[in-house]
Amino acid sequence: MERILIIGSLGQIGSELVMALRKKYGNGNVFATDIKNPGEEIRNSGPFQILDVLDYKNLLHFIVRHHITQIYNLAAVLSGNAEKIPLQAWEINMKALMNTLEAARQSEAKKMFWPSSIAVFGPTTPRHNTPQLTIMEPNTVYGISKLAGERWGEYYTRRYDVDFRSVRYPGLISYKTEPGGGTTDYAVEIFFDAIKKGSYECFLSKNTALPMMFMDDAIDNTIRLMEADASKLSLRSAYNMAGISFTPNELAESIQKRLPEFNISYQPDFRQTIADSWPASIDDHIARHDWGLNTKFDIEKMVGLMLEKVKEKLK
Ligand code: NAD
Ligand code: AKB
Repeated sequence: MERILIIGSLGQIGSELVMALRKKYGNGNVFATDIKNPGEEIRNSGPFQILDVLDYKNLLHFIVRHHITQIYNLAAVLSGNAEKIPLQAWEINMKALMNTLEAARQSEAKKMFWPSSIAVFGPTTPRHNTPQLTIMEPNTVYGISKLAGERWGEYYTRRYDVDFRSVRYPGLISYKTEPGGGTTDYAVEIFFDAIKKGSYECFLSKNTALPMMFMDDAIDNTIRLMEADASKLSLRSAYNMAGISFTPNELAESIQKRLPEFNISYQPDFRQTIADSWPASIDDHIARHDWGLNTKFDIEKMVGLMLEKVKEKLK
């Protein structure tokens, strides 16, 4: 029986991943942890404990005491926030990963998931249909930490028998929990402002295309990768994962089909430079081939559901 630890479980991804894993593996077998206090849903549906991933001793102790078999480590400082505190962000992102890899090596919890990002690419990477293997010269502290993290994950798999699995998530779109300070956050904020104010001032420019994915697809595919037969995985760094690519203008037009009065204006800030260094679209055929990556949401389906759910949430 699997016993699963989720680190950083109260963020945009964790808050949904915990509930999906509890449904699948049983509430009592999915241990949610974070450095802040949970809301009712996570607290009332299964075990939760405050746990700082930077505290190695406590992390290892937790894993051994609860007979953990799998770890999902979601703790990180995202791209926008990381540019404000580069050295701390590097320290946190790398230490969070290295502590988890070491804990996996020194315990029975060999299987671990740690997300990488499209931020591993940089301004010299081919921007369209970006291949899995290509030029990678990220110029953000977040991207550098993700690229280094991928290399460490592969190293621990090869050298120490840790079963490291990862994907390069695109920007994730969801309504349950606010995004945590990234460059793709506009694609969530826009829905809340559309419903609340009827307008949105976007911090990226009109024609900045980025790869994005609806959270349900991200969660389904994350679990699919973790459940895949190890012998099928040709990559032990991180798999490209594409989703849907669109610009702020295309997203606004799709919202306007349902809310004709909605209007958008553009005031690009420091995150524009980050977005300009990332791919516009991604080639993910290796993930589709190796472990069956499969997405269900196109832009229209995603926009319809986001507007409905955000409306309900704001009521
Ligand atoms: P988030 O910022 O919403 O959540 C991160 C969680 O980690 C928070 O609940 C935070 O309290 C917790 N945390 C921070 N420091 C911690 C510590 N020292 N110990 C334990 N917990 C700590 O982030 P997210 O959007 O859920 O992203 C999760 C992971 O996925 C990150 O590695 C991120 O880089 C990656 N990712 C996210 C996206 C996206 O669009 N959301 C895209 C690509 C990659
Ligand atoms: C961010 O914008 O920092 C994240 C990511 C794509 O890694 N959403």
